Amino acid sequence: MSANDRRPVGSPQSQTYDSAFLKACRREPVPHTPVWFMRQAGRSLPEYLKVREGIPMLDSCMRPELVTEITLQPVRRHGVDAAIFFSDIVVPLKAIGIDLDIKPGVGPVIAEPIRTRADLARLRDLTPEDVTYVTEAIGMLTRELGSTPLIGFAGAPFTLASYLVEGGPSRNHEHTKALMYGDPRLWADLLDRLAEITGAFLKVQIEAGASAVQLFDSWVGAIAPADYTRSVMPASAKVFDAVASYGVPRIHFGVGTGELLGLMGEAGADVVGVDWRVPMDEAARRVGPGKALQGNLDPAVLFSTPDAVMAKTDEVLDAAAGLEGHIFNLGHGVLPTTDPDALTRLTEYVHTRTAR
Ligand code: 1CP
Repeated sequence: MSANDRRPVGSPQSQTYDSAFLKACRREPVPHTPVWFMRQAGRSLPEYLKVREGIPMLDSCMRPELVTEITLQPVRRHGVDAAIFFSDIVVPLKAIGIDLDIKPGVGPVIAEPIRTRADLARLRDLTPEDVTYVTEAIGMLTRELGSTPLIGFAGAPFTLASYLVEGGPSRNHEHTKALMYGDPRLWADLLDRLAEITGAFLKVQIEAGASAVQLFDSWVGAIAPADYTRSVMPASAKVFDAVASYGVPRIHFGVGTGELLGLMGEAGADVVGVDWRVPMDEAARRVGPGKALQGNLDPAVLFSTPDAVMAKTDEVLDAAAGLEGHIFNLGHGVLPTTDPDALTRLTEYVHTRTAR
C-alpha cells in the first residue's frame, strides 16, 4: 500500500478529493456534472450475470474478489464518476446472525420476523470483525479505483425495520405501521438498535476507504411527514451523526419522498436524493440551501428511443441548472432489463452536455 492510500478519506490529501463527484457533493464548481446510477452494478450487465452464475446473492457479497470485480464492471463499461460498493442492505443483519436469505426474484426474506420486545435481543451490535470481507473488498477496490470515488451504503433504520417486521418485501408495510403506531416505545427502541448497527456498518466502510456514503431509506415514502418527524427521523439522524466526524459526504435517498425531502435533509444529509416525481428545481426549494441534490431521470425512460432519453435528460439538466451542487442519477435503481448501452450513452451525453 502506498503512502497515498493511507491518507484519510474526507481530507484534501485523499486521492478522490478532487473528483467531479466529491466536488459536486461539496457544492464546488465541477468540470462536468458527475454521473452514477443506483444499482449500476447488477442484473442489467451480461458480465455481472456471468460472474454471478451459480453463486447465491448473499454469498457473492462475502467474496472480496467477486465484489471487487462486480463493483468495477459499470465503471469500466459506462465511465461513470463513482462506483457503488456491491453488497445489499441486509448484509449487516446477516452479519450479526439474523437468519435471512435473498431469494431470486423476491428480495430479502427473514426466517423469523422481529415483532416483540424479546425479539430485539436478536439485534446485537455489529463489530468490524463481523464484516472483515467488507473491509477486505473495499481495500482491494480503492486500490483499483485510484481517483474514482467509492460510495459505501447502508439501509436506513425504517427500511431495514420494514423487512425485519414484515419478514420480507411488502407493498403496504402493514405490520411495520401496526408496530409503529401501536407500540411507539418498542418501535423507537427497534429503530435505535438499527441505527447503532447501521452507524457501525457505515464506519467500517469509511475506515476501509469509502469516499462517500448513501443511506437508502427506499420505502420511507410510505410515511407522512408528521410520523416521519416523530418516528423515523431520530434514528436516521443518529446514523448520520455517527459518521459526521469523517467529513465524507452523506447522501440520503428514498422513493416517493417528495413530501419528505426537507426533513430528509434536516436528518443530517449533505446530499439529498430525489426520485423522478419532483423536478430538481422544485426539490431544491423543498430542501433549502446548503445541500447538494442527486437525481432524477425516471429509470423507465431508458426503455424509450435515444431521442426521448436525451429530451428527458435535458429536462432534468435544465431543472438542475441553478443548483449549487448536482449529481446526475436515476430516480431509482437501474431496472434489470435495461439495455446497458443506453446507460453508456446517457453517461456520455450528460458529460458532454454539461462540460464547462
Ligand atoms: O440475485 C440477484 O442478483 C438479486 C438482485 C439484487 C442485487 C443485484 C439484490 C436483491 N440486491 C442487489 C444488490 C444491491 N442492493 C446493491 C448494489 C448494486 C448497485 O447499486 O450497483 C444495492 C445498493 C442494494 C441496495 C438495496 N437492496 C436496497 C436499496 C436500494 C433500492 O433499490 O431501493 C433495497 C431496498 C434492497 C433490498 C433488495 N435486495 C434485493 C432486492 C430484489 C431487493 C428489493 C426487494 C423489494 O422489492 O423489497
